[in-house]
Amino acid sequence: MKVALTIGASDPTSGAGIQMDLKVFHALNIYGLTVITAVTAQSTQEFSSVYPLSGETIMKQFEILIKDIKPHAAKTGMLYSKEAVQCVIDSVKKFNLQNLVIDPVINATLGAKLIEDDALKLLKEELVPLSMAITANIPEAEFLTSTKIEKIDDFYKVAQKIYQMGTKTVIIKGGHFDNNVPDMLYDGKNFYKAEGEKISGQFHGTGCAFSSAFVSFICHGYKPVEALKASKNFVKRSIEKSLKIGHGIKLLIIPKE
Ligand code: PXL
Repeated sequence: MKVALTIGASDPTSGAGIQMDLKVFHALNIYGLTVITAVTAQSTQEFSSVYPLSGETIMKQFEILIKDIKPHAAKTGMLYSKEAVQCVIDSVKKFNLQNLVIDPVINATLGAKLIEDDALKLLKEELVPLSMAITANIPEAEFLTSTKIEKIDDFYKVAQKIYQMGTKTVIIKGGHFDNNVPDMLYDGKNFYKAEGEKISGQFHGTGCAFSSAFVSFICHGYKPVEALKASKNFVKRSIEKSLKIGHGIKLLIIPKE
């Protein structure tokens, strides 16, 4: 069985974060491991607080786990602190972690800030060069590059800027744009587009679901472009099944394959 590791924070609604990642891994026949960086207190209605774990607590999880089980791929989600980012950098190097996918989680759907400024700086400078892919939505891509995406041409410019930070594959998800904007993949040579219909509404956890599906398909041997298409389709089906489980934002329902 293929094994993937998610490095991120706990979301009590299970609509995002490590809980969502585990559901996706399981649905796509991947055994999921977790290293927790922070605990959040949130519901579908409000984002209350973040409780970051210490660097020591994060590092110990890596050390004990990876000595035993070596994942085929790993992803990062909400890292929050500079200490957490440093632990991921150290672990990727020390344990030679392969196929690292970065979901550059910056803001929650409900608006809260999910990474501190010094942590984001370190992520850009030292973690991105260790990654095989970055999966950014439009606000994240804009934030990472300090460049506005207003027309399709800007996608190309921003993708190239992110590529120059040292990753191998840049994915910019079109969902936050107007209607029917494609997701874009850039691998340093070519641009690929994955078209899709925009489904209107606000959903919690689409970024987490997308990046963990992408990691799963990479584990199954898909090439990045194929993994992008398959992940997009998987998230679309999860959105179509989404439900108002709480009193606030809708939660994705992960389909059983
Ligand atoms: O969707 C990004 C995300 C990741 N991880 C956690 C979150 C969120 C968004 O709310 O809460 C723990």
